Amino acid sequence: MKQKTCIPQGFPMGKVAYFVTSNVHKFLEARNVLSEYKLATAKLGVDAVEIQDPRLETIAKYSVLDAVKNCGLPVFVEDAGLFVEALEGFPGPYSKYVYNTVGVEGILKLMKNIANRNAYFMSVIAFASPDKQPVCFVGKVEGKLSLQMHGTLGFGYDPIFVPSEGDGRTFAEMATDEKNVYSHRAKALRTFAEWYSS
Ligand code: ITT
Repeated sequence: MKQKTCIPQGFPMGKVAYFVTSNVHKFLEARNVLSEYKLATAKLGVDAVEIQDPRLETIAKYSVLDAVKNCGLPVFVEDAGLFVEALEGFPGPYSKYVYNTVGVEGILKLMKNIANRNAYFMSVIAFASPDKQPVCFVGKVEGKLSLQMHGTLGFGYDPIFVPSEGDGRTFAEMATDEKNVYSHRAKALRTFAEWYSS
């Protein structure tokens, strides 16, 4: 009897991009964007050190080189942060530490009675392979911090970030494909995908 192949309908049949991340939300966002370019995304659970540095690009480059060293494959990593204007760009590259300590409530407390709610998310993707030095791709989304948390989707600071080009909802009130219309990560991923698939 002839064997049937088990490839799900709509599965992208092009190249595979290996994403080293511990964050399943980031992976789902990346898979959704890269499929627009017929790229399949594989999540790799490889160790990749995350240094502290004032520049996301430095953190991402260091991390991707460590990941390549540990798995010997061409891979990409992504480092992102929330930069709040009234806090001189804090938490920025320290977003993960701040999220894991004082959390979203901590940022809302710091922002109490502050009228300037301008903020942006920045994403830096770094790709490298055993014979290729890191190449970076950057994405940014401008927005405002809400006064309270809204929504339950997404992760991190999504419940307090309202993108300027949106309809007033926070990222946590948007499904993945809606967040990908505006997000810093989706913008960096699209630039990466153009380069990677060419
Ligand atoms: P990796 O394993 O890929 O490094 P991570 O969760 O550690 O995943 P980052 O270091 O890049 O990711 O992210 C820093 C923090 O910034 C993260 O913990 C979130 O709190 C926040 N953050 C980054 N991107 C975000 C987004 O799209 N929405 C909300 N918060 C975000």
